[in-house]
Amino acid sequence: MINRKVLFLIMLGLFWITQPAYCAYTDIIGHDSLSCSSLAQTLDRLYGLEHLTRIDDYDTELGIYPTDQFWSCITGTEKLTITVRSKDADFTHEMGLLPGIETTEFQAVTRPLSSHDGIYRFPRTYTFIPDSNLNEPFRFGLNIMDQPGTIWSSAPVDNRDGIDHMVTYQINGTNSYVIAWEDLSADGSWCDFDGDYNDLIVQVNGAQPVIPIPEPIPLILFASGGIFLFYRPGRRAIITS
Ligand SMILES: [Ca+2]
Ligand SMILES: [Ca+2]
Ligand SMILES: [Ca+2]
Repeated sequence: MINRKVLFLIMLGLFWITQPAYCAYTDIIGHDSLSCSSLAQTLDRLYGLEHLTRIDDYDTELGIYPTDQFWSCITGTEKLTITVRSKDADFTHEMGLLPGIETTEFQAVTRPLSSHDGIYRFPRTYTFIPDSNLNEPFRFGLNIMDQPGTIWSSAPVDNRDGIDHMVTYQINGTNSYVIAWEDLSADGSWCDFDGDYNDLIVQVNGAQPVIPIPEPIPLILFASGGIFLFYRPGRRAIITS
């Protein structure tokens, strides 16, 4: 006969185990110094932390919840804007897009950002006019111009060090997002990785996180058993959040 206390603990354990673990956040390393502010400090000064909601970085349920890895332009918007709000890094950055979900082609949206200014007194806004493929997914990218060939993607799988270089917050009650980049590599190839994610902070308008999902597979392929011959996991469509 199980006593009530043991039964309670078993029930508590089952409850904990069955809780959905569908989202995960990338760790941000805060640091304080006389010359640099942590990401939290900078966001608090710019927006007030109570006005921001973190967007998931990973979806452990695989394709159910939107994360900040893939984006699309919001239907009906004619342009995407990137407004540079803060820069706490010495490297020169260029932010832009990586069209689709797999290409390595980089389209710069900002001009090269070279100064280490902290919060910009006069935020600069850069505009990208999307083509007709408004609903096509894309990734954001950060070109580290001092390290030729290094373009970090919002999708960690693209990055040669395999880590997430971008965290995102939604400004509550709006379709605006605040994106914060980590510019240092975690593979030890240059400099020491610090994980402070305050190196470039921008506000994005006109785009939203989306979920890439496999394209529908024609029923005829199921019927013929041909799915195993023709299914290509790299081709995907999207749904919006
Ligand atoms: Ca992320
Ligand atoms: Ca950093
Ligand atoms: Ca930094």
